Amino acid sequence: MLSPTHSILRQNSSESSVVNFRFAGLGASCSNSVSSSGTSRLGRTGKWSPCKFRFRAKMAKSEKDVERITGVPANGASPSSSFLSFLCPLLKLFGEGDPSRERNDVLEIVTSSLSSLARLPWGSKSLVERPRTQFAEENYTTYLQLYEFEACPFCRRVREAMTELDLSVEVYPCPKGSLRHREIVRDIGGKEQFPFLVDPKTGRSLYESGDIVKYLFNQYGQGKQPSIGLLESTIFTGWVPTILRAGRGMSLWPRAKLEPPMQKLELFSYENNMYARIVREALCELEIPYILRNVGEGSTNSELLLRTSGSNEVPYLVDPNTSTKLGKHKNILSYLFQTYSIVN
Ligand SMILES: N[C@@H](CCC(=O)N[C@@H](CS)C(=O)NCC(=O)O)C(=O)O
Repeated sequence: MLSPTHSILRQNSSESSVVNFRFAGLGASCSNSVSSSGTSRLGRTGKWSPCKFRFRAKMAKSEKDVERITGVPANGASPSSSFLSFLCPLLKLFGEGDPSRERNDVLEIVTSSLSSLARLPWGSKSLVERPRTQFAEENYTTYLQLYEFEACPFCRRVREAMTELDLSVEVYPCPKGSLRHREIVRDIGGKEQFPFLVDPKTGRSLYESGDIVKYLFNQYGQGKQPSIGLLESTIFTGWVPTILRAGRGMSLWPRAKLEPPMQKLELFSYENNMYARIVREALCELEIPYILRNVGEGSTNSELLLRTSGSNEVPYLVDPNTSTKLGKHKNILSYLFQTYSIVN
């Protein structure tokens, strides 16, 4: 079953397919703010425009093609993924608790802060100078699309690079038990392996976090290289947030709504922010696609954040479906689970 906001049209070529992604019109305006105990409120109206585009992505038809196109063994087996298969059941056991219930906030913040410490300095700063994004809709036709899940250390490496490159991207969370996004990855790339990146600008689609990071820096790095140790560090400390957060952001919440929201939510965040991590975990567990606006230190997106929220605090969530805007991780968490869970 594919998300109603996507239609994938395959042509009969053996190698490539035209993938036509149609995003529901982002025509709503966001004028109301929801109270967010202590955060700044916003009275401004933000507008989104309808978005529709087309691109070519390589379609792997056989395991051989998968290997040739992605450079990854088609079975996806790697020492790291075997380790994950061992780790996943354990983490599932610890992380299975009801994510929608009131949480022990001290524990949440301590474990997320330690996770951030373990991943310092990656994913905190922008290394490039991007042209200023004045309006949310400015670069909407060219968003990169990242299929990932929050607990995956390889996906984390890619998201860290995206913060360093100050990129805004469409995130399609693919938790275990996914209802829709994993199927899209299988359709485009030929197998379920994460992270998976689609670049509509160039028509490229890639597996392998290392290759994706290198690709992103080549394409969008303005001559910069990934910060020292970013690639290598995944093997040493990349697992720490996954373990400390006990697999949060790994599996679909069984009471997540079956249908995705009509319009994409928008999250102002940066990868290594301890509060933003908790919100991304929830978006993943609910399999909600969203536009991730990275606002690392020195980001050109900070002006947009300031104009949207009235402050420079992250995380900040915009939901055009309900004309809601709010900050503070606790408020966002309870909003998301209340709005996007199935009511008994
Ligand atoms: N070498 C790959 C490893 C990717 C990998 O092992 N990803 C795991 C998640 S951490 C995966 O896709 N597992 C299959 C699944 O979740 O179904 C990379 O660096 O991207």
